Amino acid sequence: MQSELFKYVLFTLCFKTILMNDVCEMNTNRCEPVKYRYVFYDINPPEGFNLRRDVYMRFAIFVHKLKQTNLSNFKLVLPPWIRLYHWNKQESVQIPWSHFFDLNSLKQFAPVIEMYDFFNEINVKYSKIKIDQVYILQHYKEMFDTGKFEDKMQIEKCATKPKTNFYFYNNITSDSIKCLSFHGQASHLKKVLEESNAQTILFDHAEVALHDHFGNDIYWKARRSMRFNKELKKLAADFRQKYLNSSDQADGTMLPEDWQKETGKRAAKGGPYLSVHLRRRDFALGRPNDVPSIHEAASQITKLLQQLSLRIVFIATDSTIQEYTKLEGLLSTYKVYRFLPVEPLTDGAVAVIDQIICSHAQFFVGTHESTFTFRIQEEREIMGFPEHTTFNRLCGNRCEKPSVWKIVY
Ligand code: GFB
Repeated sequence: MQSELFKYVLFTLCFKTILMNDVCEMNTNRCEPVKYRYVFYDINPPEGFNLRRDVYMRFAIFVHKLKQTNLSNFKLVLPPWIRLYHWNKQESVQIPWSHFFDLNSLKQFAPVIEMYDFFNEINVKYSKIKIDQVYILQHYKEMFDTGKFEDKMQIEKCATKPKTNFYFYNNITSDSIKCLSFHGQASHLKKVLEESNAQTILFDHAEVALHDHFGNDIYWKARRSMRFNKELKKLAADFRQKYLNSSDQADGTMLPEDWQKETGKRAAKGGPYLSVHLRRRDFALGRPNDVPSIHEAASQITKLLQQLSLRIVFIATDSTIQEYTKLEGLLSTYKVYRFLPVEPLTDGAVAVIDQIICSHAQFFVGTHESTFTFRIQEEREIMGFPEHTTFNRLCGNRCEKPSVWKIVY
């Protein structure tokens, strides 16, 4: 993982030049020049990793749909991961998507490329990259005031002063930045592409655009294509084997190498442990009625272990060490595990490994409305766990039942 990051840092330091070139694509036995165009997107800086994954899906579905239109020459440029609010180590280099995900799997769904692939494709020759057209998406304030939502978009005065460089690269700028008030599905942005000749178009605050359809077969195809990086999967598998007596073969969680060959079987058994996602920090502070105290969490976990006749619990949490130690003490009659990397890993990589381990347990309980929990639940739907083992939450003072998002093929 380290050498991959190192290569990436070297690359980003080295790019100096830009030249717009047509690209050749082998179609049948001829080489036809294709003038590619590029959609970029970026997200409100404080948003976390798993909300960003959701926004990725909205844009992956958008460009996936373009494949069947006269705009099929658009590629989606993946925004590098940098300085996320929840990453304590505050990784200060741009991390490529392949650090977390299997790029080939993503590409089976949508024409996506890493930022450094973009630099390669356009054969960088100048010290600055100017994005041809930047649209900063913003909500219609009056829709929130009146509660009346209708699909529309129009260029308006910017609600806040727009930034002038993008992705924390100071040499990615634009001479044309407009604010686009927007309400609607991400694929309605097609109109913007149709009305423009720009080769590079960036949608900032992409989280403003909504899902085309939430939970249909296309949503799940996009989701299933988000297979994790194989090295992270291996680290998680080694941990499961070593401490949790869990392996894909024994647990019934084998999936075909290619996500497109998956079929909807509900036969997963999972490893003989309870997994818990206990979201703390800003989430616990902001939602005291939905997130339990450490004492409360321990008593709910104990009850579940008793009901399930299990002795092993895996805890994924962003808590402080003090909180984790307290929880471990309260559960001292059980075997309590958490993933602590033996080799240096980024915070994001540890979080992915936590998610993988949680998703393979016989029974999972998560945190209400955390997207970290949602992504674990989706992984379990993909592997085919019985519903009742997946859609469970730790309770705060109140405890509505969690929504059930069943997979669709
Ligand atoms: O993933 P995420 O969008 O989930 O953001 P929420 C939470 C981040 O906190 C994760 C870390 O991406 C991780 O970096 N984190 C949380 C964890 N739980 C764990 C865990 O169990 N293990 C590890 N290793 N790391 C939303 C945010 O978070 O919470 C919003 O997206 C906002 O921006 C809101 O902050 C309050 O949906 O839980």
